Amino acid sequence: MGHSSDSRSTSPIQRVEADLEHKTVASMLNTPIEVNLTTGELSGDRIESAARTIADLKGLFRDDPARQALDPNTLVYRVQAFLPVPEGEEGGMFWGTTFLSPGLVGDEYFMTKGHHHLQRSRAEFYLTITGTGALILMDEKRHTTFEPMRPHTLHYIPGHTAHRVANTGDSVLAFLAAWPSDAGHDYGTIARVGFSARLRKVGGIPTLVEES
Ligand code: PAN
Ligand code: ZN
Repeated sequence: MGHSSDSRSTSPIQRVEADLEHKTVASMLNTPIEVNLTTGELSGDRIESAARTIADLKGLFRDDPARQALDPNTLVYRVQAFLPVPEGEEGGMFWGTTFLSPGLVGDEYFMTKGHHHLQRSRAEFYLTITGTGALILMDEKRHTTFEPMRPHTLHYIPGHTAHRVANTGDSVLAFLAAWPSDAGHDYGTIARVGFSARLRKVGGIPTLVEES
C-alpha cells in the first residue's frame, strides 16, 4: 500500500516476470544468416567454408598432364554451407553456395567432383545466381544428361541421381543449393567409376562426350 504511490516501483513478483520475459525474448533471438542474391555469398556466424584447388582434384579430369601443367594453387571451386543441424540428422535441411571458377583442363571445363547422396533417395535444389554452366546428371542406369545453367535457373536433382556442375562461361558460376541434412555425400563411387560422359569443349561448344 505504502509504495503504490510511487508509479516507478515494481513488486518483486513484477520484477521476476519482467526478467523472465526478457530472458524468453533473448533465448528466442536467433541471428539469421544472409544470402547476397547478387553474388550468392553467404554471411553470418554459422557459415562453414571449403575450397578445392587444381592440386586437390587429382584424378578428376580426363587429361591429367594438362591439370599438372596448371598452377597447383588455382582455385577451382569453393563452397559455403549453412548446416543448422548436425550432418546426418533426419528431418533437417542444409543450404550452401558453390563458386566455380571459369577454366579448362585440356578441353574439359572446370567442374565439381560430383557425388551421389549416401542416402540415394535424397533430392536437392540448385538455383543459379551468376554465370553460365551445366548441371550434369547421371541416373542409376548410368545415363548422363545435362541442364544448362544461367542466372535464375532452378534445377531439381531427383533422388538416385549423381550430380556435378561444370562452368562453361568466362566468369564465376555461383549457385545456391538446398538439400536434406540426412542426404550425406558418396564421393567414392564417382572417384572409382566416374560419370559415363564428360562435358568437353568441342569446336568451341560444350558437348557431352561419352567415355569410351
Ligand atoms: C552441393 C555440392 C557442391 C560441391 O552443395 O556439395 O556444389 O560439389 P561436390 O560436393 O561434388 O564437391 C551439393 O550437391 N550438396 O549436396
Ligand atoms: Zn548433392
